Amino acid sequence: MPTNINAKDKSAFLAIVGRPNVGKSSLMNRLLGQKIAIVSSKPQTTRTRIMGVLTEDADQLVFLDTPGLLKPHDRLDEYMVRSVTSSVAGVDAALLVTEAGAEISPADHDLIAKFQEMKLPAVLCINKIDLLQNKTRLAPQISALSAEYNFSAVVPTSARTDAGIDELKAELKKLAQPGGHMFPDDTLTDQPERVLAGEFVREKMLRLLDKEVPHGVAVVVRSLKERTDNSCIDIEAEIYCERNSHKGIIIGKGGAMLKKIGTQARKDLERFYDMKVNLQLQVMVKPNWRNKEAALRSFGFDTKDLMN
Ligand SMILES: Nc1nc2c(ncn2[C@@H]2O[C@H](COP(=O)(O)OP(=O)(O)OP(=O)(O)O)[C@@H](O)[C@H]2O)c(=O)[nH]1
Ligand SMILES: [Mg+2]
Repeated sequence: MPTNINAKDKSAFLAIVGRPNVGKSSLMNRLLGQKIAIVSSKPQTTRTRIMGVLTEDADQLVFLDTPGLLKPHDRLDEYMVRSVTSSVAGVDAALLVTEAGAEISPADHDLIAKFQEMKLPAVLCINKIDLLQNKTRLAPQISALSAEYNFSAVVPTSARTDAGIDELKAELKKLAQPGGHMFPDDTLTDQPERVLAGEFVREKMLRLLDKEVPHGVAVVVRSLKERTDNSCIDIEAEIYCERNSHKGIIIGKGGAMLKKIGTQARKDLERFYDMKVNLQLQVMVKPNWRNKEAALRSFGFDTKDLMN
């Protein structure tokens, strides 16, 4: 139900989809002008569908950032793929993100087939143009993708330098339909504060640790409380990993790595809250949690999605 019926108000639900690591979350953060989705150079950074809402005057764009589409290896991957499919099924339009200079991937083909089946309007975004040495490679890439689907617009961008972001926003606003706004105008995300705080911690592990370790990590924030004198927010989080050896790596020599993770995450959290944060981290082991339904559920993954 629209929350605000104003004749001029328009909105659109937009799923941001594409291969892992192409910059979907970075683009959403740029479009929103605020970091709500974590970003790292490792594929499969985003694990769940994350909603971000941008309201500018009459237009409200509701973005669903999704995990990069991949071949599932475990129950967590299956959950991630489902969250992409179900996001695409429920939106007004899609934003397909690809990397400048890259070939069309099987994941792009799968997504385009889905758009075709649903006759879903889609905008194509070719991201990371800052990395493209030879700009003449852009035109053939655009032609090849445009031959696959009738995109309503094609926008080259760089989430790093901000190039093309305003153009992209303008194209997406054209997809908004009259009928009011879907959320109150000050809504930013649907992520509960605890989830967001846990994600900031996970991001630092993705950035500071080697591939295998952070992919087996889940962060659960057990408590997040603002002190009554408004001086500080106290956050207690548990980091779950899959092996004792991983626990040792996360803690590091004399606790040095855990300290680094905590300090970097705290700085992000303080920026987000604009308040002092006291972050306490504890590391625990839960073997093979990525394949255990009960563990996935207790870590906040809605495994109902896996049943059907
Ligand atoms: N040079 C450059 N790097 C970018 C750009 N956009 C994103 N990146 C980097 O690409 C990496 C992946 O970015 P993410 O936003 O996490 O990508 P994603 O598509 O959300 O990845 P998954 O969540 O794993 O599917 C990060 O290291 C970003 O800093 C860009 O325009 N230019
Ligand atoms: Mg992402």
